[in-house]
Amino acid sequence: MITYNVGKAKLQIVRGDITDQETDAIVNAANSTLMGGGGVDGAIHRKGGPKILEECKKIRLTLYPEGLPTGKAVITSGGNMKTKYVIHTVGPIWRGGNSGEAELLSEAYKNSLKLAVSRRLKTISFPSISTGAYGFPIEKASKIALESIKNFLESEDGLELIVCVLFSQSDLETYVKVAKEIFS
Ligand code: AR6
Repeated sequence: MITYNVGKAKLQIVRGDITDQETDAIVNAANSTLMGGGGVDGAIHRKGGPKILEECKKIRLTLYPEGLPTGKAVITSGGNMKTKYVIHTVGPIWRGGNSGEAELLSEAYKNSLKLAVSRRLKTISFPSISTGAYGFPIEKASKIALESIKNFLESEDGLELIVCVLFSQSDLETYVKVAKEIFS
């Protein structure tokens, strides 16, 4: 684990499973249907239980009948997990890098953080959005993730702890290397 002070908050980079995190919110790398899937999304719905899907269905019926657009974020409870809330966001599918992927990935982080602050949450965990099924190269994605978090924390108060949770050792090592370039 590695910790940096950023603005008034702490940023931690850890290896682990997002569904085990005890932060106020965990972020789901969802798809625009909000109806579940594989990877992080599958793990969250399996461990959190059916309540989360029920809340997602309500969101689809009310706020987003056409689906949650890429880069936007919504919130549900955490169901049976230790976290109180799940913030569902949709990262971009990697199409080679010239289709606005970087901007959209940054929006996914920023809008998740904004939503957390608007709900007065203090602590939040992120997986590495878009770098699994959606194919975003990990080194590029980690730079966007860490820079988006840094820019947000330097301009907005309210959050105390942000945890980047990496599933594999090699993703963890990439994040640690990129964080050294950005933060020191
Ligand atoms: N905890 C932390 N990280 C995880 C976990 C976990 N339990 N499981 C996987 N990862 P992905 P995406 C890592 O595919 O690329 C879904 O089907 C994984 O190794 O979950 O944004 C959705 O429904 C990878 O590094 O998300 C969408 O259709 C990272 O989390 C689509 O996949 C993200 O992988 C979204 O694709």
